[in-house]
Amino acid sequence: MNVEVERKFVCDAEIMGKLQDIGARRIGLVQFGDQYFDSPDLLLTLQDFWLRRREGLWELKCPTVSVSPAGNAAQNLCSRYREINSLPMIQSEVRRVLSQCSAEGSRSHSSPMKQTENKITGMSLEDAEWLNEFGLTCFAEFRTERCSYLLEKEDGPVRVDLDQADFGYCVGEMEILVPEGGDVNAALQRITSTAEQLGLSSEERVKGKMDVYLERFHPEHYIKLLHAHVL
Ligand code: V4E
Repeated sequence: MNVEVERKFVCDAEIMGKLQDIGARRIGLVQFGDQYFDSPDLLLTLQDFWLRRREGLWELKCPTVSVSPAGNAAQNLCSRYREINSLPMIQSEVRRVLSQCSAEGSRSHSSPMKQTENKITGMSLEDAEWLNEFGLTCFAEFRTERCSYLLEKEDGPVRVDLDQADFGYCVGEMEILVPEGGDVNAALQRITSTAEQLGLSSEERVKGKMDVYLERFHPEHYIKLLHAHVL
């Protein structure tokens, strides 16, 4: 399992030139479709768990508990999520999160509502079945065109993705995958120094694709996440 350390930034017209100037190498251009899933009462996302199916592959991003004191303002612009890619482990973690909530009396997981049934289109029968069993449905679906760069620094590589979502939003992100037990603080520092190299001075948090998607298409969900301090 990896911890993904990431910082988003505004993707302006000069960014490709700046990436070349600092020696980043363009490593690919890909397109992919994402579907995100949650229960009708939003039990996953309200606790900052993000269940995603990307081109048929499942991934669960889970919040991490910070083991170090809060960093400086620049480092606090970075997010840290534990990533799970194995479907059985994802199902086990989702079951744990949902049942924890029902144990707290906030829902009855044993009787998913009729309207949460997933359509089979574009999904295997097995996937539709486990989603229906857990009462999970798709709340966000969009495609992204991603142009990726790799910057080899003295202390290790940093990946930079420039994303263009099909609903008309562009965002850049710098990312380092830290193997479990690895040095997350060193990754935070490497991302911060890359941001300085690129001249990204803003101390403001930049919205991700999901922030903008929900704000635009599911404002009630978006407001609930803001109130829960997830976004
Ligand atoms: C919304 C969200 C998550 C889902 C994935 O979001 P993101 O990393 O923006 O997507 P993408 O396509 O770049 O995924 P990748 O290819 O890197 O795996 S995971 C966490 N969140 C919440 C969140 C947050 N709290 N803060 C920020 C700046 N972004 C997202």
